[in-house]
Amino acid sequence: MDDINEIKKNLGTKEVNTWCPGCPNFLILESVKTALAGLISKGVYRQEDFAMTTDIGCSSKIYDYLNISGIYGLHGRSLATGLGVTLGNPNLKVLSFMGDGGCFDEGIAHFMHAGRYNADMTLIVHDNQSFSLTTGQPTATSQEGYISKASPLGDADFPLNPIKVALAAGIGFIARCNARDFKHTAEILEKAIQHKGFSYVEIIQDCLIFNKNVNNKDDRMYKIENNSDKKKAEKIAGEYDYNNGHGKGKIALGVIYSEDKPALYEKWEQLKALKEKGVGWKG
Ligand SMILES: Cc1ncc(C[n+]2csc(CCOP(=O)(O)OP(=O)(O)O)c2C)c(N)n1
Ligand code: SF4
Repeated sequence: MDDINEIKKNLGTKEVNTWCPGCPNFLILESVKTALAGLISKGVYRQEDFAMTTDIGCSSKIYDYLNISGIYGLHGRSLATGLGVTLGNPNLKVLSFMGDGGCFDEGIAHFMHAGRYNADMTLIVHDNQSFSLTTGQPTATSQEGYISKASPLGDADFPLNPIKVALAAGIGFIARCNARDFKHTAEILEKAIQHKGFSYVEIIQDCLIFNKNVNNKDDRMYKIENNSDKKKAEKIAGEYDYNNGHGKGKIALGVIYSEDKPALYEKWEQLKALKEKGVGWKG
């Protein structure tokens, strides 16, 4: 097997990077490359076994900087596109990238159903609590009172708690990470990718330009051991309400919940057959 640094190098591209200097999206990219290189070097996957789908957004620019096949899709639709890819070839390990706006506003319907389908894919949400690419409008996870060009009097709505939503929606692997702790994020991503079925990893990410009031929550964060107890997961999810302006709650990082249940390819005979043969519909 190739040297891990060599594999990582091959996972990069030569595209000019247009993220703001210092944006934590650079760290998320590093974590993703580290996780994939780790799995490739251990022989768990080959580079060509991965496929990615993205939305539109600062987060989704990762499409240009990560050397795996994929589809650069519509805002809010990365999960739907990813589901299509895995239906086309269940042997591909699909990584779907989204911002919080794409996932919890435009694309929330897809998130709600993902746990039920339980397709063998990983959703990675870069949660900066704002629609950053379009200059910082409030999203479903923005804190109450967030002042932006679109909410000059402050956002009147309370934030959605995506971890609680994921638990309610029956998602079988739910984790939360801090972009700045990129080694821990890479470890969690490795686990998520190896989980059989749908896995959701939320990465808390500062935006250096918009919604700066929610940045730097590190002193409230703590790491947990992998948890498979639903009641405990609900308690952990309730500790933090995403209303950062009010400064409430410790923020747990790690695998908040995991459960083994039949993946989509185990529920559909046709997909099971493709998986056993190691091929897509075209053979
Ligand atoms: C269906 C649709 N709605 C809205 C837009 C405009 N739009 C493109 S990117 C974007 C913001 C992206 O925000 P988010 O998903 O949170 O990602 P971030 O840029 O913060 O990483 C919006 C509103 C669009 N392209 N398509
Ligand atoms: S606007 Fe924010 S999220 Fe987008 S690249 Fe700049 S710092 Fe990163």
